[in-house]
Amino acid sequence: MKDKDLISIEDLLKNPEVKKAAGDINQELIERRKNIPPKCDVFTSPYTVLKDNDDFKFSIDREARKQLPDIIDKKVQSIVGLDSTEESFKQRYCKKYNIGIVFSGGPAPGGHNVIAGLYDAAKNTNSQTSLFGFLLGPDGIIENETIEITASLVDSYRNLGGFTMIKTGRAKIDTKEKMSLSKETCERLGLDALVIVGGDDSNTNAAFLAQELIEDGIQVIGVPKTIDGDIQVRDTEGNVLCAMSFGFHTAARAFANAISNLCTDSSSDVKYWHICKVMGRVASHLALEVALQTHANMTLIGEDLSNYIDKERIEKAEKEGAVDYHAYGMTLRHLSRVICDGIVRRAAVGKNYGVIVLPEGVLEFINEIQIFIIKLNTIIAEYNQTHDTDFHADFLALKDKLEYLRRLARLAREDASFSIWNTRDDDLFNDIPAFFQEGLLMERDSHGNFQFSQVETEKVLMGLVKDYLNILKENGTYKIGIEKSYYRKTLEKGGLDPDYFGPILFANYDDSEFLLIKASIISIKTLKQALEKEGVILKDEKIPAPVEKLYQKSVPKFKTQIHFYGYDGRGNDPTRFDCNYTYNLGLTVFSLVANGSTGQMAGIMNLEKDFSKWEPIGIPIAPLMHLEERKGKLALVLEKSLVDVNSTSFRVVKELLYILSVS
Ligand code: FBP
Repeated sequence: MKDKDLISIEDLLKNPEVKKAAGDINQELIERRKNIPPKCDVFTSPYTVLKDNDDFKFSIDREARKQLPDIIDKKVQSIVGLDSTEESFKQRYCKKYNIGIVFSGGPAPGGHNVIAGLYDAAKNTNSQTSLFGFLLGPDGIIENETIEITASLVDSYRNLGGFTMIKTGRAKIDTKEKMSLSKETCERLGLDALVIVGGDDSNTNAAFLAQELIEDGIQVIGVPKTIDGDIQVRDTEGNVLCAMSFGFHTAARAFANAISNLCTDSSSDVKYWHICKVMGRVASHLALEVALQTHANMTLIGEDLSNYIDKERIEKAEKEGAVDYHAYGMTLRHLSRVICDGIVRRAAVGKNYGVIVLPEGVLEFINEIQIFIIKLNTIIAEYNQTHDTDFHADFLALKDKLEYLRRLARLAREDASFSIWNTRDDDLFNDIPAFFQEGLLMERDSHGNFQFSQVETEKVLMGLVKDYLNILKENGTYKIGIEKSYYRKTLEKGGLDPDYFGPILFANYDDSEFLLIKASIISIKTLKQALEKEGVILKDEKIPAPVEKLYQKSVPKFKTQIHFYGYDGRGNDPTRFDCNYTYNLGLTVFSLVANGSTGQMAGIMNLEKDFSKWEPIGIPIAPLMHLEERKGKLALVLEKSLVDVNSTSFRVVKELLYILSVS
């Protein structure tokens, strides 16, 4: 085509078909935005009231009572719909509110619908009500950076993933100064209520803000968000108040879809082990759910590993009248061996490929790593406190950080009372690869949490797996099993008698469908020696071609592809479940605000049941708090919910779906 025949780019861009194809609005997006999720029954009434529910009990931490005196005795609040009410209630309920909302921590699908639910309920009650969105997370509160949330803004984000509308951040309002700046912002905006949409740490922060702002009449309401699924609330009797945080359902589905596709690819291509690290900073809920949905070949569950007890070592020590402390808890090396065992067993039945799911936080459950993390958290926190500076700014390069640790180890040698970092710690730490040392020393997040997503967990573990597989290959244990029918066909095609060669070549010729070359045959040289020894060939004769071909097929190459499922799934558009859940959480927030609640987290009971059984509630945050180590000190926080290895779901999945068993 000549240049003069080309349509000009201006005309091309005006073309409606081109506009449609290159535009960022598509039919699916239009449909998504239009969807208005159904409301729980109580929200179909024009008003709601709250009823304290005494059926649920909590065991209250003494420190929580001390630090959160005004909100510690709050009860679970059930929401009841009202079709008509007294004028005075109406006046109070339908007043003009100023409400501020913030997203805190990692994005989770459904956040926009929390805003949409809150916006719809608030504006339906009083169109004069203002909803402010704090920008870029809690920093937006500290710095008074807001936008007013309008109808068109809400409409353009309904049912869409991410936290794009007002963004998010990981700042924590954890100092007197930040607290007073936040208070100032709330007062300036004339806020009646502040809504914090976040994970365990952010809801902890919500409780402290609720306590701080109570005298100013500013209510604080939390919303349980995190793809990690580790905000699950039960009372002391095990009654479930919040089965899962929002975003978990979507992220698990997204990860499972992608990993399921990999399972298909892996069993078609039959040459790779796909190593899939799945987000979940500490808890392995996402990995467990992925195992359930994909039936990956192996899944590690961190919480299962920490229960590990090496019975053999314990018995041996007992016989010697000693205690072997290393027998409790899984070591990194042992874990790599358990993985190798799975790989070797699959290879033996001809499958030198597969999919392994690793939870991002798996290292948290490995004894030696956990000890390093706790020690280094304390060292960094103490350094920052003593020097009123930042450890990471003062020691930029890894070698400087290591030198500082070495100094501490020297100190420990001179002064026995100094025990945080001794020579043994230093020696063990120096055995770790540099990239992993760097990972363990990296900056903690603003809540003092170790940032697992930044550590190449899979690289650490798979490095050890590769090393050990090489050893197993050399000692003849790691081999690919050859299907008997294929063996027979290959030999017969080459004019050789399979039953003559079988017992010479294989360790299990008579009793298996998958034949394993004898452990002593680990190279062409040893194969030739075996054939010569049996008199099959003479010294200067060649190995028969079909035999050599079969041997080559039995030699495993361990090839991996590494994947990280995290940020991608976190950015997904919410599933129908999360759309409905979050929209109703937004409606719940408004009901709590309009009824004067504070220090409560919006929740919905019976999520596992049919939508008609969903019950919106307010869950008191303060009674859920307990003491935990943070930044080297004990701090009052909302307890993270880990995978319960005695739960029905875990036990069933472990039994049926190839969870790596360590017991
Ligand atoms: P939240 O607990 O704040 O919801 O974040 C969870 C998470 O998605 C983890 O799964 C992951 O470890 C972490 O965020 C990643 O954090 P970042 O976005 O700061 O890299």
